[in-house]
Amino acid sequence: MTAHAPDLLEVPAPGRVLGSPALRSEDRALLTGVARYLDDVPCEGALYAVFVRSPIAHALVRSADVDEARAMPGVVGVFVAEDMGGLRMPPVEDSPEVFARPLLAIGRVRFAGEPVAVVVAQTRAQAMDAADAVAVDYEPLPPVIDPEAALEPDAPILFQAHGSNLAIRVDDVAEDRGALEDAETVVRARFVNQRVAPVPMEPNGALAIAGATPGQPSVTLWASVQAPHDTRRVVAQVLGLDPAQVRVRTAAVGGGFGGKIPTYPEHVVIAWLARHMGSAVRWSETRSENMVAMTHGRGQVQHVELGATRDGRMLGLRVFVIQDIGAYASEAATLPPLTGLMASGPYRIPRIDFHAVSVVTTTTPVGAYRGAGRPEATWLLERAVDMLAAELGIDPAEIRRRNFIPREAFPYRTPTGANYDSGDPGHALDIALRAAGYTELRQEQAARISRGETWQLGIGISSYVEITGWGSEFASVEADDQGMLTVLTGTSPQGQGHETAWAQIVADTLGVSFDAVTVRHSDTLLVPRGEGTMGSRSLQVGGSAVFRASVALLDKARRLAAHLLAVSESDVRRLDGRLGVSAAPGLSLTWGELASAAADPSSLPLGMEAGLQAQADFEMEDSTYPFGVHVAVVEVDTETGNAKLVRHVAVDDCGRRINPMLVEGQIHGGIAQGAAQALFESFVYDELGNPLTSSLATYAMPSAADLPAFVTVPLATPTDRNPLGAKGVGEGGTVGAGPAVQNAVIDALAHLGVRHIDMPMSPERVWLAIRDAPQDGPDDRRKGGGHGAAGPERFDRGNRNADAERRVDRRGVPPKIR
Ligand code: MCN
Repeated sequence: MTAHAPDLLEVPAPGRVLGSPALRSEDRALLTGVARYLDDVPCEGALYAVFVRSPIAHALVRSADVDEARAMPGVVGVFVAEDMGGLRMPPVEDSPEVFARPLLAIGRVRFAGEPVAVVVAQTRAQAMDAADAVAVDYEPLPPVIDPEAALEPDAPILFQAHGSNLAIRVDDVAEDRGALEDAETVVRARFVNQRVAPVPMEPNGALAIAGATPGQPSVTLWASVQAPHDTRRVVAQVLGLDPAQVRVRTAAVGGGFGGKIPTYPEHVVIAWLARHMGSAVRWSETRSENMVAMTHGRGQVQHVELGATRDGRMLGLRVFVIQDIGAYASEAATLPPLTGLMASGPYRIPRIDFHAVSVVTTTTPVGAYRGAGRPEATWLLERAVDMLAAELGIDPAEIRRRNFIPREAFPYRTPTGANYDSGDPGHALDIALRAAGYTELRQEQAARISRGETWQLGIGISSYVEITGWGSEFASVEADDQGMLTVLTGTSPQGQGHETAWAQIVADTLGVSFDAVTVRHSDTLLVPRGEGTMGSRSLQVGGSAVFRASVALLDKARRLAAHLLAVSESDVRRLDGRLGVSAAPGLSLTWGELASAAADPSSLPLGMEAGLQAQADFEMEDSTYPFGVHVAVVEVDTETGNAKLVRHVAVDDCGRRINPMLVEGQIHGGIAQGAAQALFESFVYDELGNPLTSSLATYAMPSAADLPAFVTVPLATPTDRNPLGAKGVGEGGTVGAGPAVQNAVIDALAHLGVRHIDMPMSPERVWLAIRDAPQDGPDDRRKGGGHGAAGPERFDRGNRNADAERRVDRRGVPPKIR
């Protein structure tokens, strides 16, 4: 920070825009239909591309007969892999090169939905008709859908050259084979964190325009992505171009949730087609294409062992994760390391042993999905903590309290290498329990049990810590002669509200009106660099860059004003939209006047560059760790298995809140996604690898009617890891909510002997869990009985995955992978 840094982090001035719930400047255009999504970007004469996709999960591609399609009306071209020189995507970091995905299938398809050919025609309808006429000769191979089955010695192998389906091992997060040796009691379980689809409102798509002008990019690619600069890098690399030859832009992006982080082979194909054909080419997915072609999320099988003293002090955790990465290695490679990193949660667990393998299966590739590896960590830990509480007859809130990292222990380094900045999980729990009315809820629950009511009450707690913010981000701020400020940012939002929040930061720092600030982003020609929007990083990294650039601009403007007004620089203050001397009302200049003067080199002080512009890159030295506690209340119909979320209280810390309304919106959306995975969503394949949930008629997306109004209680423990004092919030709601809802449903049925139910907790699964629960009398833990004496094997009973669990040896690792 410079000598003239404004008081951003000190006492808020009355009426300041930072920290206020300013309405989203994005919404007028979105709500009135003026905003353009990708398919609305006008481009006269553009051709339409439609992909021919494999209907089979695993097969050799013997041949593709495209003659009939080529002869159909309006068809301009039909292409298979060989026509494009057999191009492949760059291999994903940490994964063997053999897994690199071809743009179009080469000799073999590995999931239903994989593109095999592409048809280009004058209209979309013509291209769709011709795509149906492409005759591909497939020789079916046995599929493998289940990641554990994919590791069996006789499993069908997806990549012969690799020789096994085990793509990546993760052994370097935390190695402590004896983590449980001091434990007096150990709970063991196998959890399935099921595969889900991101379902953004706007599916994937691209529009590529080939440029013929010397000095201009040779292709402009409009794409619905979260990281345009990375898309530029990938497209340039695959097509053998200099990145400067590729311009990537986004229109309004209708949601991403992680599924739009990757650059897809389809994006590169569209860019290739535009260059090859010398014509603009567009592509946009149908919803059912999106359901099979966009990366899915989660997909973990988790073997968990949690050891403790008999009074509930956690001593050791052992985790073995089998990550299903689908047919090709993509962002899923990053998920198990993140699960490992966050496996300690908000607890002091002295010893942790974490290992994982990533496995290919004949299914849609898996990637990042809201939380990306961190909700998976919270889920496994929070389920295990509840099981431990049940085992020892300790209240779930109390057992958490006994193990929390105390406020004074922060910053805190976990055995998995996370360096928590600030936190106070005990305080978050107190607030959440009070807001939920925990004592009364437990009384109501006991009353319903004793009355033998059909609808039982369940209360689920989840305490979490998550990690946000990494890398660096670019920003610039420039004033024009009308006093308008333009911000360029390397972040690339999909609905998060950056235009609003970034304008608040600039307005506040410079003392100008919020409406005077315009934020521009998501165009690689306009913005020199950027890492995009994901991982709840944008505010703390991109927002901090905007702040730093604003401070630098203020400095420059102040120097210029002092020079022009012939006063000392230290006398120049920010005055409502002007800079000047507060004691002398006539002695001030507007931002427009300053920008005009800055354009004229003769008005500038010695050594000052022309133009009222400043830029900054902000780099995070270490991440921030938001935390929180969620309490979910459910009612479960014990006759039908129907579980309803009736109340949800969320206490989420994200440090300083730049715009509390945006934060609330993020938490609401996050809770909905977490609760939906717990109760409804699951991407399902049959045993042949046919997707069974590839439309919104079969994939159970919740509507507002399926969820209650949420209660959110703000909590702010600032961080010193960025100048805004902010942590991320885009995923915390999801991380906290899902495990709370799952714990709540199981809690409602604990007195019937139910120990665990995997997600989604559909009525059928819940009903089966009740039916299969041991009939040896109710769990009496809240009356002080407990069931510790029964030992960990109790978790086999009522756990529908008990068979698979028995395959795990006492070291927690399935024998075949050791
Ligand atoms: N914010 C704030 N104060 C804070 C933290 C954040 O005011 N202390 C505001 C920010 O200004 C920003 C919003 O909250 O407007 C989210 O900020 P941040 O936590 O930095 O997250 P990102 O902007 O990087 O968004 C990414 C995150 C992720 S990883 C997923 S997935 C997700 C999410 O955002 N996908 C979304 N929220 C989404 N919201 C919409 N509408 N659509 C998606 O696809």
